[in-house]
Amino acid sequence: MTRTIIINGTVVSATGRTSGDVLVDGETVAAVLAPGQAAGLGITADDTIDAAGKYVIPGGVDIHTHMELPFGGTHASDTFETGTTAAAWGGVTTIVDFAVQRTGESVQDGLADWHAKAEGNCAIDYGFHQIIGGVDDESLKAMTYLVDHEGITSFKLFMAYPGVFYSDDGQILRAMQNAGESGAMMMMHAENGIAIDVLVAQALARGETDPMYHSLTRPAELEAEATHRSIQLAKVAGNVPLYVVHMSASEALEEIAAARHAGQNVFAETCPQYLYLTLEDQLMQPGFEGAKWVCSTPLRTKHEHHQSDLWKGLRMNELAVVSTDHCPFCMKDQKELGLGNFSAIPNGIGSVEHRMELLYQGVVNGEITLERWVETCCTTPARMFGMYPRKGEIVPGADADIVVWDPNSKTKIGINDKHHMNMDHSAWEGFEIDGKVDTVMSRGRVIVENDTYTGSKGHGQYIKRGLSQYLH
Ligand code: DUC
Ligand code: ZN
Ligand code: ZN
Repeated sequence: MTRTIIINGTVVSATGRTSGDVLVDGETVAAVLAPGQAAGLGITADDTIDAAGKYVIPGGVDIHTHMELPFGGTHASDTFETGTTAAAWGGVTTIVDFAVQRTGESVQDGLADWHAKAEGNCAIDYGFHQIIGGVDDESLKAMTYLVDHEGITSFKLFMAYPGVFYSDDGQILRAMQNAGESGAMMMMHAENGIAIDVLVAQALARGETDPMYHSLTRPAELEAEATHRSIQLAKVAGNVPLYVVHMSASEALEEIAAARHAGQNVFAETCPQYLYLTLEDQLMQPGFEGAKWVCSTPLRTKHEHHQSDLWKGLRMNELAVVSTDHCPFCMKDQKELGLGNFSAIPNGIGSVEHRMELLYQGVVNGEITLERWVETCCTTPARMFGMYPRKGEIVPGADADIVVWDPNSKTKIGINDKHHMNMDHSAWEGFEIDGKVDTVMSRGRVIVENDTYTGSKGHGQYIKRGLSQYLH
């Protein structure tokens, strides 16, 4: 077994930073030592990584990805191989992807499909949440089985996409009651899809077909309304833990803050696109360009204060996690399906490679601290979804998932710059980050160094997750 020591760096956790040397033995962290202590103790290593002037942080944990998701008549363009390799390039060492039960299909079949897509293909470790596309007696029973036997302890329901993934309020309540019994976390896509479909049909009837109408037909009020409704349903179900995904709007965030203030086990995440991109600057680009940024929830107007509220929410822990909702589609043959009809554009943005970079820019810009960066991108996602302390912190016994981060280098993002996702464009074209992924280690193996990928598909293992470790 290889022993590696990472010396001279600043080790950063969710709660502080310290000068220290990290000793890795095989696949796990053996010790975090005071500088020079290893020599004093006569500890030797096979390999040494010099992290002078750099931060040593836990590997990123992105708990919201959609590799190969079937959507809108096509599939998300990253496979588990391409998507997890791009994640590695971005300092991410664990993803949690969404296995899909499509309406009319059994949960177990949907899960088996996901295992078949991922097994032997991943560059980094991975777990699954389960999307429940049809709440009934059988799928409820399957939910309990997955918690008890499969290491799947979180379930996503959709209040949007009628006829595809949609659950009505009665189905949501039943699934929440079931989760209450097994201890699982309910995850919610909170948008009022029934009302949205009416607005979409009316817009199309008026000849409003451009990508920007995607956002205009999904108003913030309908995100806030669904967020409120899901919170009330979780309360009625017995204060069942609820995690609202991809929050984009101030009004929805207010609902989360109020519920948390009232002591409910309600949590939320946002994603980089909602912190940096807008209706006017991206979705309203001329012609069909805006299709690159069609995702749900949608990008919001810059003339309100959604972005500053989301950053504040991150500081206040109203937003506990930043994930990506990585769901990439190429323009050619995929986004193009919606030429002349915005509602046929596959929904999604690819970001799994860039979350650590984009959120580090928030540190540089003074929006969040270095520790909060680590907390929202590494530690809390691991705790929220039952993977801590194996993932999310550099402590003895944890998996040696470690990123050496160089604050003095820069990263230029773009299709001809840093871009490893399987897409023909970048939603982040032209972004320049004041910092850079230097070295990435996954379970003790260096998988990125010197601007070179040294990992391999099949290195990544399936993580059976426990129950959330983040409840009040
Ligand atoms: N939102 C997206 O943007 N893509 C996939 C599914 C979703 O909810
Ligand atoms: Zn969603
Ligand atoms: Zn999603």
